[in-house]
Amino acid sequence: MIRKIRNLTAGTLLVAGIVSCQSAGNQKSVTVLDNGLTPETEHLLKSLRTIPQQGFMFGHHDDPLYGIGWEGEEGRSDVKSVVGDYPAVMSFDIGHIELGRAESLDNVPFDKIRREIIAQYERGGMNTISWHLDNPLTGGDSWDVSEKGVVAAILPGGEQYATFQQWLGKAAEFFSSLETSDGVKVPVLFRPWHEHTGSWFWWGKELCSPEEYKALWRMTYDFMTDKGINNLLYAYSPGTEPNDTTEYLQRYPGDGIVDLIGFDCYQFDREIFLTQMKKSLDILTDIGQTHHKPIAVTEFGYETIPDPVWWTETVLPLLSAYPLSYALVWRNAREREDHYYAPYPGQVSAGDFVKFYEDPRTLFAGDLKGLYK
Ligand code: BMA
Repeated sequence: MIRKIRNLTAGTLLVAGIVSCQSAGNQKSVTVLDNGLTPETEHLLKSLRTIPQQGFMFGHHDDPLYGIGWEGEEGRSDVKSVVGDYPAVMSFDIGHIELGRAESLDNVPFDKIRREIIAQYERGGMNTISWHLDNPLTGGDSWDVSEKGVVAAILPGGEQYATFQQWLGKAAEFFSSLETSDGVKVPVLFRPWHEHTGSWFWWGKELCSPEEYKALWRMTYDFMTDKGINNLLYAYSPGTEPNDTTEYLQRYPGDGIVDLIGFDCYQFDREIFLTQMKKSLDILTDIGQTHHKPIAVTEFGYETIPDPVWWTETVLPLLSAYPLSYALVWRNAREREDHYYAPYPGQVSAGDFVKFYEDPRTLFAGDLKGLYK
């Protein structure tokens, strides 16, 4: 049995005892703390709080899966090709797991994603997972906003409730399958229902009420907990639309079911980017302190990084002024021209990215010690 005491304060979590549980998806007995988390997951949460004393972790989406001019080569990463080390944080997306597909929405086999998540854990790095899942009402994708009542339709009593429970079940199976050969469940920061303060996803602002959004989050959390998923932390990640702490918290599901707060923000115009980032970072810093939550820039970037000194003259001075756990850039698409956010060898900002890497305030995989114990 998993005890649901995560609604208690952070202080309570520190004195959590150890119980033994059967976890979903296998018959092995794994050690789980009173708060329902494995010790490694609980330790990751503590590490996310203390990391800012050293600097911030650099992250990259789909880093070891593909990059510019390559795909699926073991051990390869555009970031590593430029600086000699992997990102401290790797992000992956499980879109299409809900359909029972073997490949993600970005055409990567889930078996490969699983292997890379375990490899990142084993090198001491962190993993986070987003979910660009299909629209359970229309059959379209995440970006299909043609119908407004999708969230209402998957909540209890809704016409797609049963289907959606199955979709959650597919995600739960994947989380449960993230296990090392030693039987350790790999801790993951799950970042569902992101960028919901905009209206480009079917769970976006104009498509559901704050109450419906919170109920969706609660249902997701309870589903995973009831299935015995004990290796998940949760990241809350709106866009930059909120203008103050009240707006930021309008759809916030609650301290007991959120472990980290962040936001997503991309550069198009430099001045607008700096203004939006500072506004959102100020809000996060404030709420992070009052709600005792680690903070992160859960997605950011400048598509094709055309500015050769972007990393040291825009990113570093901006981010190092805040107590951030991590900041993560989006993917280097191999199938779409000009859709990349990390440098690769020869890219115009690659030299500057080496300086960014060498700065003691940025943390890459090799800089991490003891994220999990
Ligand atoms: C978007 C783009 C898409 C991709 C999606 C999920 O921002 O990169 O091409 O399918 O993320 O990874």
